[in-house]
Amino acid sequence: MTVADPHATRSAMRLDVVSIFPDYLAPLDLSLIGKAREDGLLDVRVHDLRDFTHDRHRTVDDTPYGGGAGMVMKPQPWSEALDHVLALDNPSGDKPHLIVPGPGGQPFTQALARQLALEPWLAFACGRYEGIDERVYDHAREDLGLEVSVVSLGDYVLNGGEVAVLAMVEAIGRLVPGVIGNAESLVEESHEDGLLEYPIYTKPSSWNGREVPPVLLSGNHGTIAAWRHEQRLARTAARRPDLLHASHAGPHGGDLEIAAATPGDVPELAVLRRACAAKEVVATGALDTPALRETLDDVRAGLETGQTWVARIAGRLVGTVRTTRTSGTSGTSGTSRTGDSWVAERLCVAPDLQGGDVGPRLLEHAESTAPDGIRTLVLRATAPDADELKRYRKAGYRLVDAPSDVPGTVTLARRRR
Ligand code: 6GU
Repeated sequence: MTVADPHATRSAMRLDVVSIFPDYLAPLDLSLIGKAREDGLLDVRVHDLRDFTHDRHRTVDDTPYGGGAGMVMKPQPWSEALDHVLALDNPSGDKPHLIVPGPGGQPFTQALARQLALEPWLAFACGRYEGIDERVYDHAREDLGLEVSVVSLGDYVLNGGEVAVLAMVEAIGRLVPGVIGNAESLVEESHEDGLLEYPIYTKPSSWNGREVPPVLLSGNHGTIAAWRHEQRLARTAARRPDLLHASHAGPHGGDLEIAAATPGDVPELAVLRRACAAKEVVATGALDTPALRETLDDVRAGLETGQTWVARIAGRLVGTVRTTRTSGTSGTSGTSRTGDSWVAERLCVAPDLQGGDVGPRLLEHAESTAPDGIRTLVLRATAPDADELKRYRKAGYRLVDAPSDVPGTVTLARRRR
């Protein structure tokens, strides 16, 4: 009986690299990536761009049209090199995703590495000098039908794409199943969940007068996990505050800022409203919940009705509410004598922050914007659960018997103090 190879269903990921310095890519023979090539998990091929020139000097560059510093890579050698890569051992006529490393590209992140690791074939075009004639990109996309992405390692300038390709192939290659033996070690890593890694220690427990933090010797796995999480947060805050998201930050994770919604808020607002709509669907079982079908245009148009407010924590949009004024003829018992009411509706809080203070703060804000003379505050809630109703009750609201135009919506009201 033969033992099933867990990776047998996936053929090797193919990686082609075109460069004028093929020797620069020799490290791809080493270490884990070299081993993965030997094991048939990665099929790496390096090509010399100069093999696709036809002059004595093997010229790959020329001066830029329009003037300017430096040299530009000529289109013809690139076109022939790409044709060669596409034709090589490719009876099925598949196409690679063409990656062009360059400081002007989209950032190379762990998320992009994960995405690219799913592709069967990547081709890297290493530019040198000022870069590659723009028509090569158009030709690759439009004539060869390739997906083309310009990708940057970070905000600094390298002399060419080769070092970047080494970094990208290592980051992508190690995510290909089988390249790293222990898949656990892929998960417990900086950047995989958006936080930096906690500090690590090994034997001896006392070294040069320095002790391993005692908690790690306690044998209490719960305490250790909590300590490590704290360390990750502290490290991320110190070194990479840009990564610290409101959802990591706990109850005191920054100030809530409430502002009038603008058209620039529409995309995030639409996403947030979908999250709340999904919750309504679960609560009511009604798949035709109108909020679920709201488009970007609907959300944008919605800004014209009344006043929409958005709440942000550390830049992240975490809640919204809309206020409108209605005439006091709604039939709501006890309110018609007192004139207009101020309505708060479409109150929505990001799912991971529900039950905290975002909702109450938004409601308070909505109430505070009621014009003078308004005696009744109305709250329209869609499919509120028992906990929500309890919170509204605590805020002074009582259910009223007003007819509701949106199914699943209940109306609550309170007198203004
Ligand atoms: Cl991917 N290429 C080059 N040439 N310079 C860079 C880069 C890439 N990322 C940052 N600087």
